[in-house]
Parts: sequence; structure tokens; C-alpha cells
Amino acid sequence: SDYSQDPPRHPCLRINSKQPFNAEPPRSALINSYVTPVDLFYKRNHGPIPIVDDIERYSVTISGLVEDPRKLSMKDIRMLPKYDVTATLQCAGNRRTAMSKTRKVKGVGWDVSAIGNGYMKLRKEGMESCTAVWGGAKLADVLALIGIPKLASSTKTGGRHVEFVSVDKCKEENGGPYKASIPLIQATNPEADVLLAYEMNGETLNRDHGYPLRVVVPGVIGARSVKWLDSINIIADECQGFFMQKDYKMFPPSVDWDNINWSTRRPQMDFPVQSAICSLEDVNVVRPGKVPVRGYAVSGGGRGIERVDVSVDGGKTWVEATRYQKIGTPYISDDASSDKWAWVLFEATVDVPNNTEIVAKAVC
Ligand code: MTE
Ligand code: MO
Repeated sequence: SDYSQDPPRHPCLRINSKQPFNAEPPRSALINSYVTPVDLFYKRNHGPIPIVDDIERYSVTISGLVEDPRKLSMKDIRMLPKYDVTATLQCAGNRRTAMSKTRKVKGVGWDVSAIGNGYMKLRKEGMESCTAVWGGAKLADVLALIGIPKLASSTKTGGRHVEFVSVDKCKEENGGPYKASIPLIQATNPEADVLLAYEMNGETLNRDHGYPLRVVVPGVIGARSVKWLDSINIIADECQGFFMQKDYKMFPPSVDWDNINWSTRRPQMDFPVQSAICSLEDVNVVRPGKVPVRGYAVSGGGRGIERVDVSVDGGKTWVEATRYQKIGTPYISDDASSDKWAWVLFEATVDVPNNTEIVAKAVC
């Protein structure tokens, strides 16, 4: 099958689906490092991993509502200033498995690791979230090459959104490519740090994560960070693809699969604030007494984390957690803006009584 060419993966990953390959690290692995190692980073795919092996011939086509459509080679993209952005990527499906305890949800199940510093995820329950240092060109610089100025909210030809189309094919698009879009104003804002990334944690991006080039939209659900980029279209209205219009939207409890009206909601973009305890599994039982509680907290849109609190009495009283970069090392940031897209790892030692639940809460 098409999946026979998929790359080898780390044996510690917990597989939620084999074909397409969807897997997350054990939650304890997440809090061992501020930047998630590439092989432990969650993998979220909708089809087989495409093979792009002729890098000399690889190019990204930029067209649509532009005056000067162009094809850019990897060389053209590498000529632009390179930026390293530490960002947590998180799937909108992160923690979907736990959500199903409240109400049955559709989609691949995830614990709390569909997140990585570098990457993020969020809607169903799982842990599709991890942090990485993404290296690449700023999309704002790439668009300037074809004559779209910085901080433009529309082009002269009526473009207001930037669509990313990939090389991979998926069944949700009836065998067509995976795609998504973001507003032009975000794409052309250098401060939004949207990257066309060719490096992850200082190494060439690997096949699972989008080789040779992927989009990274910091602070936004992972679904918009299109991997294996093939083309960029400047369009008038947001992308009409499946993952923009028929998935990754938020509905109130009154809406069910039989009365859903997708067009009443906007596609999910920034992810909300949240925290997860990773030093214990949900089912773990601890002996009463002093217990160190560790985890991650993250917020979308570059809002950062103001505080993380932990409670052992159902939320009546709270202990403020400290943040760390490595276990045992306090977190010191000399430039608050440099890590505004990344998660915070927290730790609090609490005095656990008999018969209680430990909960964490992040404030942004
Ligand atoms: N891009 C393409 N081309 N195909 C995909 O299936 N999945 C998206 C996004 N980009 C996807 C994609 C989703 S839902 C997420 S959460 C992230 O990629 C996952 O990125 P990762 O596998 O590098 O962690
Ligand atoms: Mo996702």
C-alpha cells in the first residue's frame, strides 16, 4: 500500500491510528524537556507520508489573486533571512479521549500529548502537543518577494486570505491535497512569526513533519500548519477545504451530528488556554503526603501564561506553581517575546490528603 513508504518511528510513541499514522509520546516524556525531541514529537497525518526526493526540482508556486505569480525554489526561500521560532504545536484533537468521558466525540483519540513545543494540537482528547524550535523564512518576507507589502489586509486584486496546499493526498478531500488558510493580515505580519520552515530543532525537517518545507502558524491549532507545502494561493474568501469547513469548529452542547450546520461557525484558529498534569496519569493513585506535580500550560495567540495553580481540595484552595525549563532548574527568560508561542512547564509540591483529585489550572 501507499503506507509501505512511511518512515520508521520511535518505539515509545503511543499509536492512536496506524494508517494514517497518528501517535503521541507518553505524557511523562513531554515534561522532560522544554523543547520536544523530534522523534518523540506527536505525529498527525491524514494520509501516507509523501516522498519529495528531488530537492533541485522542488518548488512552491505562489499564485491566485496576485499581480506577479511565481515559483520559488528551496534556494530562493533559503536566501531570505532565517528565523528560529520556539513554538508549541498542538492538534485541535489533543485530549479528545478524556472529552469522550463527558460526551462521545468523533475522530482519532488522543491523550494529553498531541502537543509539542514546536507543535500544538487540541480538540478531542489526547496529548497531541509538543514544542520545537522551527527554522525557516518568514511568510511575510516570502510574500513581499511577490509584491505583497507587510501588514497588508488585502491585495489590489482582492485577495484577503492565504491558502496553503500540500503534496499529500487524503480521503477527506476525496483524494485531493490537504489544505488550509489563514487571513492575509496574519500572513503579512512579521510579528505573527508565520514561517515556511525547513528546520526543526536545528536539523533538516524530517519526512513525518513535512520535508522539505512546511508552514508553522504559531499559536494556532496544528491543522493550519500545512506540511509538505506544494503551493500558496492568495484567495478572496477563506479556504473551502474539508479541514477548514467540515472539521475543527466549535459547537454548543445542543448541536449533534444529526443537526449540525457547519456554515454557522468559523474555522477554529487560536487555541484556548489549558494545562495538563504530566507527572501522573489520570488513573494513578498516590500515597497521601508531599507530591511533586508537573505538567505543561499553553495558550494560543501568543498570549503566554500568567500563572499556573494546583489544587488538592477540588478547587477550594490553590498552590501557585513555579515554572522550569529543565527539572530542578528555574525558568529564566530574558526576552519575554522570544517564547510567547511556547508552552510553560510547571511544578508545584502539594500536600495530598486522602481521597481527592489533583487538578491544575492555567491563567493567561
Ligand atoms: N499537513 C498536511 N499536508 N497533511 C496533514 O495531514 N495534519 C495537520 C497539520 N498539517 C496535516 C498537515 C494537523 S491536524 C496537525 S495537528 C499538524 O499538521 C501535525 O503536525 P506534526 O505531525 O508535525 O506534529
Ligand atoms: Mo490536528
